[in-house]
Amino acid sequence: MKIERIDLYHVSMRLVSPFVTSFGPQQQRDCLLTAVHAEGLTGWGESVATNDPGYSYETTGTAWHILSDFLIPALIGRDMAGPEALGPALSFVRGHPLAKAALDQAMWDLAAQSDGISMSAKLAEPYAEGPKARVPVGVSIGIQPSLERTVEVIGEYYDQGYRRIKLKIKPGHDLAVARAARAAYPDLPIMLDANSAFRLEDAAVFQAMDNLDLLMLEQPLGYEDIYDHSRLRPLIKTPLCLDESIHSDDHARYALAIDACDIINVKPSRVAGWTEARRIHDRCRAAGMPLWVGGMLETGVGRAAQLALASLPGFTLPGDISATERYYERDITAPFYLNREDSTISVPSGVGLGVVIDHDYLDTVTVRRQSFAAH
Ligand code: OSB
Ligand code: MG
Repeated sequence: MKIERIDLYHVSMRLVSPFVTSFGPQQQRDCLLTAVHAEGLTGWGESVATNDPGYSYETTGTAWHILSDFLIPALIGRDMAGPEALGPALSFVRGHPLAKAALDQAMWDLAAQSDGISMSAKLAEPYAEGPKARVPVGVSIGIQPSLERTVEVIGEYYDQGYRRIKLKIKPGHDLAVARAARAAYPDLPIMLDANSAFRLEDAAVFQAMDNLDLLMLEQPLGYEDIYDHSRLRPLIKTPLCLDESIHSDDHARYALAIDACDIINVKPSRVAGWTEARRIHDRCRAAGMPLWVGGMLETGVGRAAQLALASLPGFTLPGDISATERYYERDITAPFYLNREDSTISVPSGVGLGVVIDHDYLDTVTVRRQSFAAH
């Protein structure tokens, strides 16, 4: 497929409520979108690089720079065999996975469109069992002003039908949160996400949670760490999950080699895209390591691709993929809904991403746009 033109969008959308994590609050959610044009088709991708460098070093500003000055110019006019050719074509840029992932997603969308199948079916081609039509999901709840409010918010999502709750924690807002949630909901699958805010010396905080029957503890220690997590793991009963520190399939290999975790949260954007995410899926599935698909407050464009990944057979735990109304009042695609009866979301079955972009609304939320074409 010859890449003829790529359009880059910076969009800015307001979340329905502020999302507070150990690295700070977020209410305005910016991201970049890429539209890759090839052979009469247009594939779409989303870069989840954020306004601030809190989750990773990347921001919408660095992603714009890396995409517009390096990644996009390397692709314009180039004949690409398929999405798997993208990694080698972009390996001259070190790091910057969130920027690269926007192009990777668009390439998978294009490949699926070119075959006339869904992105889910395209990704699932190597597996005998085929993709799931619905994937189990949960909701990620930011840090709330009080324990009472935390329990109230859990209740609101429980009433909407969510049957897996993730609570953000930070030092000083940890054990009491977990205890309050467990006391109010004795049987609900509850997990915690610290976004790298603790140190190995804080192990006692997590040992005190051993009797709470938590589903898992996500990324308590450093965002690049694997070693200290491997030392924390035998000290606690709660299953340990890595998010931030798995940057590639190699990192998954290192984590498996030193028993650093029990579970991996696979965010395709964090590992530069769907090709690498599928490699991690294959490795972990063979090793018996359970997986789930994480989220970065995606628009409908990114959410469709998260669902496609989560439809693969190795993603057995509920993902951080919630209904549109949990994030945005209005989205740039039609809303995604929760299937209340089983806390799932249906995977789009249409060709490619299987979503239709509302170009009028996209124009409304676009703050900067640039087109790149051969001349
Ligand atoms: O650590 O999983 C995380 C959102 C932004 C940055 C990091 C994280 C998150 C979430 C939200 O937990 C998941 C979602 O998209 O619903
Ligand atoms: Mg996380």
